[in-house]
Amino acid sequence: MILHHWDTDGITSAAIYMDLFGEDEHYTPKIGNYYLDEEDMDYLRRFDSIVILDMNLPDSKELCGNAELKIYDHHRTERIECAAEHYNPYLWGKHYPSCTTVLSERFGYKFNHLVALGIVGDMGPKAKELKEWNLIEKVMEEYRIKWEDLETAVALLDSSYKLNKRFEVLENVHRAKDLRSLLEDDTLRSNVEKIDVEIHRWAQRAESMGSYYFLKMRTPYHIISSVTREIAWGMGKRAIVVNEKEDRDEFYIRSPEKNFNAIPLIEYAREKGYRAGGKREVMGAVLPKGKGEEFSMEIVKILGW
Ligand SMILES: [Mn+2]
Repeated sequence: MILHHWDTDGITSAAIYMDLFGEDEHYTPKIGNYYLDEEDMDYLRRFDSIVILDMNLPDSKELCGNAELKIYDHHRTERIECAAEHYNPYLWGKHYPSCTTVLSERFGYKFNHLVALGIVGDMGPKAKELKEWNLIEKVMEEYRIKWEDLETAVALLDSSYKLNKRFEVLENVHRAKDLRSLLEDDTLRSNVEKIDVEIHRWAQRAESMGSYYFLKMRTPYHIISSVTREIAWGMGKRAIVVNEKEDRDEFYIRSPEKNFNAIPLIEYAREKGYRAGGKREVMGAVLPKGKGEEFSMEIVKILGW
């Protein structure tokens, strides 16, 4: 059983693992859950061998009771002691751009389009600054495609999780094998069109609060990060977005300013007991239902906006 992340890097990592060791059953946690819930646990307990790819799941140690556990990943993490193998270069102080590069190193897997897509998925245009860039260029030459085509392939593979189609994410592991047919896949293409419309529609509704723009939205799709980016980069505004989901509020903040630093905000959210993540230029948090606006006001106050 292969348990993998729902994004392009997770999808291509699963495809690589199956290329190495043969077809296998595979599964992702519910989209948006960076943990295993009771339903996931019940399902996974039937397997005596589980491989986790591209996900840091602290509660995965509970799987060791029933299964031999192997983990290949590149996220910030702590060692899972009970795992038969926990191969994550982060544990020895190295940062890898994708899980696909971790697999490539661990198993001597050839640098092909799957490895490249994993990197482009996680790093975006920053891929061009990596030491792997010349290998990515070789893949582009081999397929006679451009950088934009790699970005399109990533958008296609990511479109399924953005639309909350968990079953389709699993299908994409097989779609990813053939880059040519992936780029022409009608189902995924129409996903991308739908997502673009939805992102634009919401971003337009952001309201000026004077020194920043605020948007309260309600969508079942996983697009808050893209909507916030559209307001900050596309419209050039400081952006705070709250998405009211059925069981939680999602929060995102991004600013086009060079000296903006979201790190203290991430710490602030974590001190309050919320799950939060991000980097200097962006922060995302999952809040209890109904807390979105109150938390936004606290953040605005901290920033002096
Ligand atoms: Mn990854």
